[in-house]
Order: sequence, then C-alpha cells, then structure tokens
Amino acid sequence: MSASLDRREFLATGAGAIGVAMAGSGESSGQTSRRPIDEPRTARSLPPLRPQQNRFRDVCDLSGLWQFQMDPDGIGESGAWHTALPKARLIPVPCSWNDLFDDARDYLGTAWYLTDCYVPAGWNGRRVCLRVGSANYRARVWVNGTLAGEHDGGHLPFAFDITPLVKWDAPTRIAIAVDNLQKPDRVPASPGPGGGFLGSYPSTTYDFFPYAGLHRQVVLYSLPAVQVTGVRVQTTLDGDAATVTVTATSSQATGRGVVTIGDGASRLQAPLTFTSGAATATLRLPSGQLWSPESPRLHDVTVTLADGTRDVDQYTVRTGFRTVAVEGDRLLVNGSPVSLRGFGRHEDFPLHGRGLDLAALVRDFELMRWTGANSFRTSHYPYSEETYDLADRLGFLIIDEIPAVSLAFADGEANIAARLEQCKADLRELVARDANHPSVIAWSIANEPMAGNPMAPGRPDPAVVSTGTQFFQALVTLAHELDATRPVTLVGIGGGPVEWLAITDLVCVNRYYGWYSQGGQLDAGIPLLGKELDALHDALKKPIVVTEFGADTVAGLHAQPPEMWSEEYQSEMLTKYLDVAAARPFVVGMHVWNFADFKTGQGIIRASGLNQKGVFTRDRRPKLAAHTLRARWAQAAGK
Ligand code: BDP
Repeated sequence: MSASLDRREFLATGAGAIGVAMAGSGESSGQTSRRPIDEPRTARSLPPLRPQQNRFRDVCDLSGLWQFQMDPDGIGESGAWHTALPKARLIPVPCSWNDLFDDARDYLGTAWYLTDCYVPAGWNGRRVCLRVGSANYRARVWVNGTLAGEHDGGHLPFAFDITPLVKWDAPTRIAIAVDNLQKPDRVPASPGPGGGFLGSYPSTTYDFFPYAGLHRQVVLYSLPAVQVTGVRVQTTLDGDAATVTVTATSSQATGRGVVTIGDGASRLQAPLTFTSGAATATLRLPSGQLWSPESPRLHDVTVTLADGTRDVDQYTVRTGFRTVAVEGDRLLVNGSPVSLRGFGRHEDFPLHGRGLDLAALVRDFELMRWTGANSFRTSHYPYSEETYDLADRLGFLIIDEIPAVSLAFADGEANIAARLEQCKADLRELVARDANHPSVIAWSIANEPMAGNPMAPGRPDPAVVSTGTQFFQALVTLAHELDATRPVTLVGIGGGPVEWLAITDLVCVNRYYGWYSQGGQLDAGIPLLGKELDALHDALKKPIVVTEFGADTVAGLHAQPPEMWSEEYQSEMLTKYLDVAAARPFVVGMHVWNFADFKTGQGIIRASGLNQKGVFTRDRRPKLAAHTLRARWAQAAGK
C-alpha cells in the first residue's frame, strides 16, 4: 500500500469530499437554503470535521435533559410533534432510552426528542451548524419547526447547516425523531422470517441488545465564513525520522494558508497554496518523534487559512505519526512487527445502555491496561470519538469496524444492493471521522457475514458465496480508495467461506472450539483450532488475528475439574488458545471475547439477558480469567 495520496485521491477520501460538499453550499455559493452540510444518506455525502473551539470556531454542547416521547403509532409527524410534544417526559442526552423507562425497554420504533436553547448571541452573522454524534438508527432533525435534514445509520456523526433557521431573539427549538425499526434494507438488517439470534427477544440478527436513542452529544457549533473543511495527515518512514504529508481542504477554491506541527522552538511549518479547494504540504519530522504503542507521542497539526495578512480560520488535529503495513506473515507498525493482545468489546453500560459514559470509558481503558492489553476491536460498530482519543493517548491499536454485523445474502438483489450502499456510506463516514487517529490500524468491513446457517453441516451455496464475494470486494476496493495507508479486514465466522477472507489484507477469524462445538471438551477442541489456523495460513499466506474466542462464565461459579460456565473453564480455555497462537508466528493478534459481560436480548442461551463471556463482569469486576490474562500479558506489556 502506498503511504501517500495525491490530490485527486484525497478528494475521493472523506476529508476531501467534505471540502467539495461544503464548497458548494452555504455562504460561499450564496445559497441560503436549509441544505445540510451532510446531505441525507441518499446524497452520499460525509460528516464534516469534528467541531472544536478556538479563536475562529465555537461549540455549545446541548447535553442534558430533553423532552422525550415514543411514537408507536407513527402519528408524530402529522401531529407536528416537531413543534411540541403532547405528552413528554424527560430523558438524558446522551443515553439509550431502553434502561430508563419500563415501557421503553424493548421498544423498536420512532421516538421524539425536543429541546430549546439559545444560540450564543456572538454567533450572529456566522455559520451555525447542528451536529448529532450518533442516533440509532435513522434521524430526522427539525429546527424551529422546519426540517433541517435526515441521516441513516447509527454510531456515526452527522451535521446540518442551520444558519437560516436559527432565532436570535428567542430560544431555538430542536426536535429529533429517532427511528430504530429493523428493516431488511438497513445495516444491521432485520431478522428474516426464521427469527433472529437463537430466538432471542427483542429479535435481532446479532447477539447484543438493540439499544436506541441519541447515544452521543448533540452540539451546536459556529464556523467562520471561509473554513478549513478537511485535514488528512499521513506519514512515511525514513529511518526513525519521517515525512508527514498534510492535505487540507477549504471552503474556498483558492487561497493561502500555513500548516504547523507542534509549537515553541521545535515547531515545524510549511505554506499551503489552495487550488480547487485543496492544498498539500510535506514536512520532515526529526527522529524520535514517532507514535508507537510503547511511546504514544502525540502532536498538534494546525492548519491556518489566511486572507492577505489576516488569519480567517484554524483547525487543529491532535495526531501521531506512524506507519502500518502487512508484509508477508507480519503486521508492522513503524516497520516493526506487533502482536495484538486484547479484546472484542461493546459500548454497553447499565442504565446508559450504549450512551456515552466517559467515566466508564476511562475505567475500561484502565482495566484493559491492567490486563496488559494493547489492542481492541470496535465490535460491532464505530465507538465514540473519545474512545479513539484515549487509545491514541495510551498507545492502543484498534481494528475499527463499520456496523455490518451478521450480513446475509438470501433475501434478494434489492435488499442486498441497499445494504451495500449503506455499508459504503458507513465506511466513507468512518474513514472520514477516524483516519487521523494513529491508534486505528485497520478497517473492518464486516463481522461474521453468513453464507447460510453456520451451524448446518456442509459447504455453503456457491451462488451465495459468490454474491458475498462481490459485495465484499466492492467494500475492500472502496476502503483502499478512501485510505491507502491501512489494511482492510473482514471478521469471519467459524465455517464461513474462505473466499471472503481471501480478499482482505489481514485475516481475522472468530473461533469457539470448546464452546459452540466440542463444549466441555477443550482437549478435543483445541487441536482443531491449531489445525484450522495452519490450514488457513497455508491457503491464504497472510497474518491472522483471532478476533474472538471465549466462554460464557458465571462470576463466582467454580468447578474442579473445570466445567463449562465456571471461572476455571474460561481461564483454561483462554490459556490454551493463547498457547496455540504463541506457537504460530503468523498469528499476530488474539482478542478475547469479551472484555466485559454485556446485555443481550432475552433467550435460552443468555441467562439474565447477558452474554457472560466477559473477563470482567458488567460492573467491571475481574473474573479469574482477567487475572490469568494479566499474568500472561504483563511481561509483554513491560509491567
Ligand atoms: C460471535 C459474534 C458475537 C457474539 C459471540 C458469542 O461475533 O457478537 O456475541 O459470537 O456468541 O458469533 O458470544
């Protein structure tokens, strides 16, 4: 993979496309319509730069108690609920609605959020935008009674230019209708006629609770008339020094600016000359400045736009400089092999559900570090932006996943095509959001897509496999176009088609020998794991990460000899899996499933509505296996 992009390639990427979208909207084109910065999903546009505060930009966080009302009969829009809710109660934003009200727990449908706020008076005359950090699943947004825009897909931010809709002499009313219906043309899709994950309720195609609501902050932000619209930072190595390429886009086709790295005496600086709304500068970084898991050094990269001698906008990206590559059997960071130790996780907390909980997030990183982990996957959807900030800062390596969990290919071309479009949109938005995070080392385009019933014996239908291959090939190609600097992966289910693994750069597999097969018989299951990994490696000649392995475990349940569901069984199973991997240098990562117990639907294999494969309980108490991992990983982590 080449580590640098030319301008044409950059325009195809997230930040570049933002530049193009914004250059054609708002003040610069003289349009005053309610055209969103991020057009509705059908227009395939992208989220804008994450809002920030500096001398040109401002942010106003709308977190707090909002009015809330469920709309099971779908009468909200005709009843003008965007202007007033007839029977509202109060709900925190951000938060999932499910764990707060008894009648909302299993609710899959539309719910309305409404708040009033004063837009800061000092913003009058500037461009005012509204950004939603994550709304599961579809959101329609009204400002003072007028539709500002809509967005499909959870877990990723979107924003609208609301300048013409704002009131300056009265509060501005914001209403957001969030719809969490499951449908066949959405991703994840609704369960087919056969029902969902092992008959669980609410019925889903996946094994986690369908939490819904406004899961991350909703903010207002202001922008100057001419803005930086995208920044992409890329690194190439030169010994232990590096070349850093910064590509910026602007809302104005031409103009000048400057890019700086760091401040004070060690500050690096280069001029930017914009043509067609984009400019690139190359800076040489002295030795000893690279980001790595052991030394997660961060730098501020600041792009400043000028109009003559006057600065007109500034945007700072806090990032780290490093390279990542797959070469032969190895995964390399800054040219050195890395081995991923860590977890699959979930954004899942009692009461908050999937809503942002910064205290829990900081604690999770603390506990992951305690085990000696250096890596995790954002299973099975993009996590909060703060997660990546912490990972950058603490030196974690992330496999960053779009919400494409349990894709299937049996319900006709139209649905498959719609899901592919949604996956592409998710991927574009993910790369645009996360590309400057040094912690992100790979893009995952799917978790456990299925070519048939994974439990059924025999080879899957070749026609289904071939449909899936085309689907994933399109996503791999898009991911490479969006970002030529990171490997792309797909996480395969046990018994799934090898053809799908073959088209990715890094092979990721979830395996449950000793649990879903050979249950209670680790001695029978473990050799099968080794055999399969060897065969996969022989066939694909690529490094492998085991992205899930684990056993449900009831905290406090003990058995000697170890039995399924006991702490001893989980601990022994993880140990044996890690032994198998340690004997195979081509296994470059082991992610235990799961970091912590997490909520699922109710069902016969999920006692108390929890998946209990966590090495920590849901309230983050260690099981025996957490101590086992710590004993095993501490040395590698240098503890
Ligand atoms: C895998 C899925 C994951 C499940 C896990 C399990 O990727 O979402 O939670 O199995 O069954 O199939 O515990």
